[in-house]
Amino acid sequence: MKKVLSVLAAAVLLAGCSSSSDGGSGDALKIAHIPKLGTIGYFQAADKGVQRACAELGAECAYKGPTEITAAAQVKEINAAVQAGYNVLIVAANDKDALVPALKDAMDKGVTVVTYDSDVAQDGRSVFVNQASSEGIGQALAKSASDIAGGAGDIAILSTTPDATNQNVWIDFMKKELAAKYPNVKVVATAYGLDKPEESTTETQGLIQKYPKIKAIVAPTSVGIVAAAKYVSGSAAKGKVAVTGLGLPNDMKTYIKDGSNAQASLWDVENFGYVAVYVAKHVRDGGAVAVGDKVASGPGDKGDAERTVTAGAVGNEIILGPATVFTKDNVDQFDF
Ligand code: RAM
Repeated sequence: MKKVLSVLAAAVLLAGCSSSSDGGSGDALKIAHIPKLGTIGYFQAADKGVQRACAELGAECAYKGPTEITAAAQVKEINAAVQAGYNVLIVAANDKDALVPALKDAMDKGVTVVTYDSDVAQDGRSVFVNQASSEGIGQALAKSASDIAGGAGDIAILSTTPDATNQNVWIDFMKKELAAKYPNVKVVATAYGLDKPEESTTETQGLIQKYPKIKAIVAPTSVGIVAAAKYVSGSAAKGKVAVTGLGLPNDMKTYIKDGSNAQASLWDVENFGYVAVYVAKHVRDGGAVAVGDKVASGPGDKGDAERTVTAGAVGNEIILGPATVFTKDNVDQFDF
């Protein structure tokens, strides 16, 4: 009897262990995190959260960063990950449509696909984990641009790649908001720095040379904003051209404080990666992700314990939470 009990206890223990790392289909979670480009600090910060969630879940997780910021490079990573037996893909997309055939193939093979940060068309994934409301980000960019331009004048945009889903959605919302609320602020150009420091610096220099009257550069990219702020801070444009957009506090501290008139905001990137893993697990476990459904997060979530699926610009999405605006007064409180 004693032996039967201990065998039973062992079985219960084992079941408990495996349920912590199981996907709904009974196989252990094996997650490939595929960012836009491996070398971007923002995605490396997000991967810390991915790893934290994976450690909690006992899941195997790998960072599969492409070496080029293209859809083609991501398709290679997607196919290789499926081939290598990853059963969950968490993807920040370089293109809304170009990844969809590869992602559909993956889903046909039983792989769970969740996008985060930058979406693909709805039929290429189960759900998108969005950093904040896309409309809200666009509106905040417009307000910040108008504020630093003094309410009127020419401004330019420094984006990443021309096909990035997230930047394109934000820029559209920003332009709508400018037209509606700040009609005296005019976007005269949009340049693309490809989320690479050198290209972003060259594009900033080009914008200032070509449009010497611009009062502000809006860079909704963590790489572009720091390149633009650094360039402006070391050039004759300092004090004349202001920089705003989305950036990591550690990157932007200097320029927020040095009189360059730089502004930046961002969400908790580490927690973003953490949440993406729990959303993927929810889907893998068979959880519903239609508009209105609730998705529980993990015990280590630094934001909400549960989020509700909403209708986003591209399709069904789950929002991480609000962004923080970094100022001279609060930027030192953040370390990422
Ligand atoms: C870059 C990427 C990413 C974006 C951030 C703000 O790191 O383009 O997609 O969300 O900037």
